[in-house]
Amino acid sequence: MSDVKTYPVPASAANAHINKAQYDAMYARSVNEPEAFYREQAEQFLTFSTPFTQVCDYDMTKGEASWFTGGKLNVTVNCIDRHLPKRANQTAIIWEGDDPSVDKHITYAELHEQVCRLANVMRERGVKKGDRVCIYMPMIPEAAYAMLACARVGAIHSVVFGGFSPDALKDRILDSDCRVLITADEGLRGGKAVPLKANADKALASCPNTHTCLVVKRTGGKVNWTEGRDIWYGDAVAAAASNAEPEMMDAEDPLFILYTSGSTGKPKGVLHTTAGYLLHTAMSFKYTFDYKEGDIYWCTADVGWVTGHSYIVYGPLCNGATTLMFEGVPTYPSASRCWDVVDKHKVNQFYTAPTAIRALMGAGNDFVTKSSRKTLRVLGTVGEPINPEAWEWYYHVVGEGRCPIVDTWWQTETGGHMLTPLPGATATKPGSATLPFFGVQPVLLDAEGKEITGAGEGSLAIKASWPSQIRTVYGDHQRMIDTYFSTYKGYYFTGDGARRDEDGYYWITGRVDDVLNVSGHRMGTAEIESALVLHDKVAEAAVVGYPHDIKGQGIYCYVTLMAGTEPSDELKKELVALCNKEIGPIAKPDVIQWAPGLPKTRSGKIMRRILRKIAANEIDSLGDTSTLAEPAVVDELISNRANK
Ligand code: 6R9
Repeated sequence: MSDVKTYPVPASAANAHINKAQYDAMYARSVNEPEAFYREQAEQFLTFSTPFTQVCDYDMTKGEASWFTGGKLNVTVNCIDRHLPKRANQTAIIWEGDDPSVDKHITYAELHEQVCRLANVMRERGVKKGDRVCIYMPMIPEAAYAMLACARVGAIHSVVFGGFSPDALKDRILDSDCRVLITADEGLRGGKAVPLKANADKALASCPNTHTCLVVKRTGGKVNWTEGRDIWYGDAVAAAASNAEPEMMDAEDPLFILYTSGSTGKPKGVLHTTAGYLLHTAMSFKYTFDYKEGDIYWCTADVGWVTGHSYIVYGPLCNGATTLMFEGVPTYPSASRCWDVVDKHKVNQFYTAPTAIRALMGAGNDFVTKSSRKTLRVLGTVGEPINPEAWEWYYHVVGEGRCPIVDTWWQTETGGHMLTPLPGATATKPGSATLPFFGVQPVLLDAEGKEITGAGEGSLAIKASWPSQIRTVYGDHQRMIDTYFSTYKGYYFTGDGARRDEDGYYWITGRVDDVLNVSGHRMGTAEIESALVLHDKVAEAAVVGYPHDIKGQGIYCYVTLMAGTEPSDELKKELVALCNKEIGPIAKPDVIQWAPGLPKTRSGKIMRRILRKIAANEIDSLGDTSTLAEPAVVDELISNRANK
């Protein structure tokens, strides 16, 4: 691609932590002498109560990894207590409410107190090391307190995105047998209330083991109450002691479970452990965002996603940083909101998703240019491939050409950044996640599983362990091995395809499996199909993604009805509502096309490749259709293609 632009490191990043020569030297050492490299990094970033005896021990053929074995530590000691001598009065969390006139600064001393109080409440309710606690919260400081209080007592948190439906919440609570749920009366986003407690009530009706539901009063909206189970969070923490002993954990003890979608079956509970996860998120936070003492950092993600875990809570707090938490949405009350918040709180690093960038770009430059943004130093993006047009807009209009863009490629399963530029080290190319982070060894594999050398395109895999590698799928270790360590023996398989150019830069081409990325949210096509076929008038459904200007991918559903059933707009509405109920509003189909038949191979496999082409309106390039059992089905689908 000869028309690809390269942007050198901007002058503003000349004093960054890491320059090009340092990146080259540190990267080489991280892969050639990983033991020595990571021993130094762990000493610099983490505080252990018992030192580790071994840096790492892993077997990529089995998906086994152990980091900092023998070490003991507590994540909250690292994220809070050890900062207190210096930072007791420094702001740990700036909370910006949905309403622009509402905000709050929480110091490290206050954070310590809040986390300890909640830890004591949890202990009073019988929560101990290894127990699972579900967190279903809006973006309020209590969400971070809840995660950290779990870490304080050694419980494993499972944060479920507040946009998920009662059914999705119920499945996740049951899968990991959570005994306690922490939620709020209602969430508030873009001026609209989200009925979290009512959703939780519906979910808990089928979760007999969940004996405690702590409820934060956020809006004061009316809620139903189950005596004995439901407890007002505010009353309970007010009555609890303000100091709580941290539970010392083994380096490999679990820290959290986070559910994510795969290509088949129900969502997987990705499990991360303590020391390795914390080290990788702490290191990458400091180096990727070039975080310096006194900086104000803002990541717009929700804590329900891995980005919120690693880069709102754990990475920043482990560094003693000031992290901004935003309750609302980027377009409320207007498309200026992000830049108003940047000016109001003097934000230095801003980290968001391509879908938000595209939406703000669509709203027009005036919303941006009327703000100052002079404090901004680094701009980040994550969640899906960023199209060069959006990248250029982010760079020139938002960053005025001053701020390096860090396009960070990583996954729930990788815990932290895997491919990313570093602000002072890496020349950037719009649309490329550039080069590997320290310790990360990406490879491209061809169809036979052989490593491609030099420039080329293939499946993206990782060759050696890194500290924040997924350790298991909760309750189903075999599923982890099958999903990530079996496709290519000896490698972690990412599920993404990528291209490497002559400069060794990586360009993610998207998922190679049946996983959609809608506005940066991962969803298995199988999950949506399962929801659709629950309807008693639906015989079969096939779901594919298609290019969508704002969301990146939209959800296109082909639905075959039971014999004798007439299609109708009413039925379409019912199907949309069903997806909403089973999964949540993020799974709302964009298009439903009635499909009298689906293209299948003679062995009965749905040929999604063809369905994707029809959805994308690329009917001239359907590819090989010779294995179709009934070719006429395709012509029929093309002639009835939904008008989008
Ligand atoms: C962190 C996160 C992971 C999937 C991943 C890939 C896509 C994420 C990306 C990106 C291109 C980037 N993805 N960041 N694609 N460029 N900078 O998003 O985790 O929700 O598990 O999604 O998202 O397809 O495999 P998760």
